[in-house]
Amino acid sequence: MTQQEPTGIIGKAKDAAAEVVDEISSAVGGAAPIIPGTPGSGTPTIDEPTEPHDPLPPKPAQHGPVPHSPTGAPSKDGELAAAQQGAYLTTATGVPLRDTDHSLKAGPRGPVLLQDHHLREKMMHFDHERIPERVVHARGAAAHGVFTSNGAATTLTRAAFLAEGASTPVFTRFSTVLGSRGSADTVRDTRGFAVKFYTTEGNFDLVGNNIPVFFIQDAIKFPDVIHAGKPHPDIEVPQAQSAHDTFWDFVSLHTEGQHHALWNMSDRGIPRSYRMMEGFGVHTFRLVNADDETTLVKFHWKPRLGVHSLTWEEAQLAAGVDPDFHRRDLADAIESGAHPEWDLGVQVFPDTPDQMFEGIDLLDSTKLVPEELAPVQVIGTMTLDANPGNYFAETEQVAFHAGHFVPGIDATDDPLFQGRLFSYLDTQLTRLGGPNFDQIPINRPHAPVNDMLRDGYHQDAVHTGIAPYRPNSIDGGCPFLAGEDVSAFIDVPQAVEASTKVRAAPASYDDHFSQARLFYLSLTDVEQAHVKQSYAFELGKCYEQAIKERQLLALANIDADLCQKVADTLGLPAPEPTIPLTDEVPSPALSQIGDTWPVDGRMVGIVVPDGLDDLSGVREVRDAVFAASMVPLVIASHGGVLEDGHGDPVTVQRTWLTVRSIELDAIVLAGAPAAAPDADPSADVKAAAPSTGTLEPRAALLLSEAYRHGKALGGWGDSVAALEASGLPAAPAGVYVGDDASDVIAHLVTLLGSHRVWERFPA
Ligand code: HDE
Repeated sequence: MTQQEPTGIIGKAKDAAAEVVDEISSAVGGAAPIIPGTPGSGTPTIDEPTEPHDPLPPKPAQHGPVPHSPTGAPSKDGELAAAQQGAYLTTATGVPLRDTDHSLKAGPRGPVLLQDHHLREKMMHFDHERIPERVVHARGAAAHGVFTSNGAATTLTRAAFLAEGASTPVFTRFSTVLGSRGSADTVRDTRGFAVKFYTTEGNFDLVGNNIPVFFIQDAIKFPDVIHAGKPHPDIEVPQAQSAHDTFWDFVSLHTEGQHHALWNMSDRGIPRSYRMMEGFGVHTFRLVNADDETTLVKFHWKPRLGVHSLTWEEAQLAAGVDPDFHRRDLADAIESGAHPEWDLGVQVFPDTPDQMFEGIDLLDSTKLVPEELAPVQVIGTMTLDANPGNYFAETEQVAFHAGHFVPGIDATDDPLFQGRLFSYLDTQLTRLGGPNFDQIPINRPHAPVNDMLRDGYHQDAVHTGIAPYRPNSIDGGCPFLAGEDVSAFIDVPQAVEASTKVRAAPASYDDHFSQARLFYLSLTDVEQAHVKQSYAFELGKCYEQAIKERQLLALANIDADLCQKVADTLGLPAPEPTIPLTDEVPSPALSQIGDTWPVDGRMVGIVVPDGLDDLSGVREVRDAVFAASMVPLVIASHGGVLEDGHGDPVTVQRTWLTVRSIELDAIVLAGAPAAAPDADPSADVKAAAPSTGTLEPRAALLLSEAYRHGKALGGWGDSVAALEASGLPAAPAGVYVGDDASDVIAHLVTLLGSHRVWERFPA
């Protein structure tokens, strides 16, 4: 059976969408600016539709899990099978319904009858729509994609998905750690970076973070660090942040957390975008090749767009103005065709009995190995190219497990990792309601499953055979154990030193400060300034003086200047270090600044004053922004379209009421907008921004914020007047006023390549 071409309204909707794209394409010479954000795949009519039709297909940039049976067989059902069926409303058992607005009553004024199955079913289901959120990493966003291997790892591992040219579907979920499911995206926190590879040898999950080290060295302390970071248990505040007493109480007492805490206090704690984060497997893994030779590796994801962050002010503004900032950014980029890409790389270490490299304990997850000592070797590339079709079914129900390995990849004895091997299976039992979560469509392998696991809640498979046990003769001995001819998962035989059963850690785990110092000294002045500011903020939010003083003691063991600046802001004396400060060779690879990167998916605001009689420059900038793989957002005093009678109408995406600087990476002015009729501070507090002259006050706010945040600014026409009236200094860095649109946009693209205009930040 082949998948049928959609017919009826679905087919029509697809045709109509294609027509619209063609129309726009021809209007802009073949390159239609795709402004992401369309809510559905069809365009709604003003009147409520009355003609029955089949459900609409997903949007072009969306798809669901690739259809597979509960036991991994490619499903013959097309993508439409995953969606709703037919034109008419039905019960859960497919019985068509004629009314869903009135309960069954004894007369129009009631009472309601218990007999009403539709009412009871609708309510019963609604009452149980929520499942427990993840105890950590509850807030997240995900996308589908593909991983393509370049074959560089074939000497290290027999994993089939790392063979040259192998292409593997993936589902990747990014997350914050501490916040609840509805918390803001841009809080200061570590980010999860979990990738599920649906390989031909079963699923491999690389469940990492955007920070290469962790707070603790042993999994047994995970509940402690998370209890300390989560809101206080009495009144459940603060949400999704570490700026409170319990967190700093824990890490100042438990100083092995200082290295990770410092990363959180750096710009890494507030990424600009999920697309602009590195990912790290954190632990050391053991790879096994076809000759049974082993190597130790650390996994790294390197974003093609570079590693970039928000400023702290941007992060705070976004948490209020757009709490979905990162979620939206990822979905919008994919929808606009700017598919994010990461190279997967490994740092490779010999598998020596001591499992150390250059004096660094590879089993201690509070330590990283500088790239200058062990370069990251690229072994493949991941491209995320489709958004989920349903958040709950996919992003919420996806179940990652750090122990989902395939042949050729195995665990090491890192005690942090060993505890994870238990936790990720266990947590799904409550979260996903039973042991069959691997059968949920997003979790289904794309490899055949022939297990002897049976029954349980939510069993989707209809198992045949009568002997789910081994050995058996009654089912012909099936399933058989994999022979030599099949690449099976074999636990790598590993010598274990004769030892004593103890609750203890090796002496090398006692060094809690040298790598925190290494990281701090590897940052540029601007980045160090941000770190000082973050500590001052976070400790400033603590109530207990003793906790602030104890954390200052830890900072004294990292860097004297850092400790002094934070102490000054807190109004406390800077303590002396309690251990000798180590000599560290900075690792430039740990800094985020100093290179140039592609600008794909960046948002460029185009400010258009009212009454502009020639919009050709605006059209030119809009199309040039789109041609540079960025997203143009036209900002004007009112919604709808702008017309000058010469060319195609220019659609407005933001008004002064809806725009805020945080969603823009650069701003272009087609002139100086005068105050709009609704520039009333009592109706829109943004209009209270001080500006001089007749400039729209919200334009002044937009420009002054963007300037403060180091964003590229430009314009033509009388935009100089707008920039001056916004309080920008004379001859400001990274502001380009040119003769015409194309001149300006070329300069802005160059400026954006460095992410920010760093000269504007005091060092
Ligand atoms: Fe996790 N972690 N973790 N973690 N973790 C979970 O599993 C846990 C750790 C990470 O998008 C939970 O399915 C323990 C390190 C990510 O669905 C849970 C320890 C790293 C995600 C769990 C750690 C991570 C989780 C909660 C201490 C980076 C989100 C829900 C040993 C290498 C995955 C779930 C997603 C989620 C346990 C430490 C990354 C409770 C016990 C280190 C990205 O099982």
